Amino acid sequence: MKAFSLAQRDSKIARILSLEAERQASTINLIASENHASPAVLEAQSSLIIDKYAEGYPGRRYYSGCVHVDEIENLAIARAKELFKAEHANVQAHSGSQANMAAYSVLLKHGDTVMGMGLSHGGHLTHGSEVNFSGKWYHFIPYGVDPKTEMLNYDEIERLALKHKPRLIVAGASSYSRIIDFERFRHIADRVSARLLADIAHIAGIVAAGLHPSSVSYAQVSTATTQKTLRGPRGGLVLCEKELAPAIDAAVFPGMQGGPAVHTIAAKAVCFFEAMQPEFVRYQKSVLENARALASELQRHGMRIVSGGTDNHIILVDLSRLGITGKDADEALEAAGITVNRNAIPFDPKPPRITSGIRLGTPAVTTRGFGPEEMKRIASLIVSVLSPSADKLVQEQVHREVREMCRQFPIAGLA
Ligand code: DSN
Repeated sequence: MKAFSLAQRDSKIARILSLEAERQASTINLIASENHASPAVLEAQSSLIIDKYAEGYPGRRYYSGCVHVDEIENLAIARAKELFKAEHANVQAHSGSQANMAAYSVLLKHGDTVMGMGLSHGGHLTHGSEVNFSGKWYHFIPYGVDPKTEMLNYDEIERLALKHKPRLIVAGASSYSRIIDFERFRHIADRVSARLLADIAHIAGIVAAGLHPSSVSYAQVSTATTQKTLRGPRGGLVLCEKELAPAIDAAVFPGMQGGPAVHTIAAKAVCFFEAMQPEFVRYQKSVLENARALASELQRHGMRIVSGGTDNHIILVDLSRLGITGKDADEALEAAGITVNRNAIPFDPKPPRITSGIRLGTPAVTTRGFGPEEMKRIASLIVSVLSPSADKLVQEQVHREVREMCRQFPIAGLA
């Protein structure tokens, strides 16, 4: 077969991809769930192993020719277990949502009662949202944050658990900036004979670096994604106790998925290896330091940060005082070269497409080398774009400065 480059074979897609590379290179990315995968992760992800079908598990495949796939998956599993000190790891889940779906299918029957953090308070779609399979198949009782502290109120969660007697409690969030006390969650679950599922999709990298308490010894099942703070490829991960391993594996394949994405498993293995290196711990410390710097500088400029600060990579900003919506803010910031996402704040009166807040995060900017000084600069750029007097001219000025900052800190995979 004649070898064509992408640009020769499909110039339209090649052009769009190069525009995307340029967009990433010249944009300050504060989307808390995004990151920049390393060149090694990208290389594994785009390797020839993409061609291989490998339904089954290592040593138990339904296809021949899986000798190298087996080696890769075994390495990925062993590394995930070592990294998170877990008894079992399933690395085939295509995404965090599918990891949660697999876990629910093992731990629950349709109609069972489950407690999860409400989406509007920082939970995830798969923690019982009515528009998601989780809310349609299971009877979710949402818990939220305390109206005063805007932090989890474990006494209230315990009260709800005693009242509703769930079969499962889901601990974890996609927009919560404080430490999650998995030990306390386990205590609550034990009191009502429920199982505990920890969804650590957002904080997996921070947990792996030992900078957030791990869920693994408390939750019977922990689920994660590999693309967020963990800085790997886009994919899911399930960690569980040994006794649940056969059921979890069977739930992922053949329960929900067919052939695994073996190129992604190779990239996950690389990501777990990278997460075991000392520089990964330094990286995560910088992610946290940058988040604290960004939050306090925004506060210094008069912005209200939900819960008063952050313990992780997330900063949730309440814009109500400024009289602008999350939608207006994310559009204005995008026009100035800063990407964030509109996000509900706890007890938000505005609908999810509008919202009263924006969620910021530091994993991607930290990967490209930004430090606390850049965070201070970014805070003042955000403040100027969101000020009531800001117009297109301000957006253009900020955009020029953003491009200059980005030029000084190229993304490794794009350099
Ligand atoms: N959509 C992801 C996030 O942005 O947090 C969670 O799946």
